[in-house]
Amino acid sequence: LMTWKQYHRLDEIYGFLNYLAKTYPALVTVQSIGKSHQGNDLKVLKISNGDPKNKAVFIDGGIHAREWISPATVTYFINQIAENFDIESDDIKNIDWYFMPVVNPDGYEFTHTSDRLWRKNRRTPPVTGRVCSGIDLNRNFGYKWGGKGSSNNPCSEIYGGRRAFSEPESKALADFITNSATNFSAYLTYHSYGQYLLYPWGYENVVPPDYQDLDKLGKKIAQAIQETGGSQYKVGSSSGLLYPASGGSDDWAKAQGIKYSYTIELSDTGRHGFILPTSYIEPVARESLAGLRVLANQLSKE
Ligand code: 0X9
Ligand code: ZN
Repeated sequence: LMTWKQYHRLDEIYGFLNYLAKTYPALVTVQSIGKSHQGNDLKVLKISNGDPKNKAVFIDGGIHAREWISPATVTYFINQIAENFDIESDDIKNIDWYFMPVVNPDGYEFTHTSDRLWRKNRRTPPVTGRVCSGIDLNRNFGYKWGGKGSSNNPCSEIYGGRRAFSEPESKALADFITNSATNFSAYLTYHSYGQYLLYPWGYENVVPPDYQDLDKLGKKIAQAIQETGGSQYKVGSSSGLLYPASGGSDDWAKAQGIKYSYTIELSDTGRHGFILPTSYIEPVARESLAGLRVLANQLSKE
């Protein structure tokens, strides 16, 4: 049974997605957009009232295996919007929501069974005798792939792979966004930790022409988060606020023309880091949902 008092295994998360699709067939649909390296489904859940005037938003989590608060937060959004759709605001109702809560299912399971701090996917080395597994999916996307802040060493935590989109997980996500007839207005990717709202570019310390729009909305989102749960988020460009890192999903989405592309680094600021206690799940997810409502409100005005 799904709760937000614990972190869940992949089969529980996928069971929850399937349950919602079965319970609300007119509102919720689940599809597998591909398979991971180890053969796990890559599932996307859509929530839509079917209005053709709707804007579309893509939200993912779990690109990095050890960042457990991310799938927990994305599934919280799914639960709130699906279970309470009738009483939701028009801003929320007038969006086609696409959620991919676990982009890296193999890595996520590996953090439950073997190595709690695993980050990358579980790609096995190409040559027997080579020791290091895994590619950093957030260095494997095809915009400025292989540049600053990524490594060509397979043993590095930021190994980008041998080429852009070499990995089934990043490829499936990108193909889904590219090949769907939907024009997405926003792309949000949830990570941890640090409490940052980051916009492009990540590959280098430069900003896109419309960065002031992203900065302004980011600050409004951060304000709503703070007013709701008290957490303070810093807002700025990825490369400026954090460090340059190329091949990220956010840069790729922005380069596809998706205006509001953000990486959200959830709580905390480092006391617990990736090993965030379960008592944080509900407060973090709740304040994050307040931020998401600000985005929905912005899209309703565009
Ligand atoms: O380094 C990353 O991939 C992200 N931080 S994390 O601690 N979750 O690993 C930040 C990514 C920011 N976006 C880009 N650099 N494109
Ligand atoms: Zn991350």
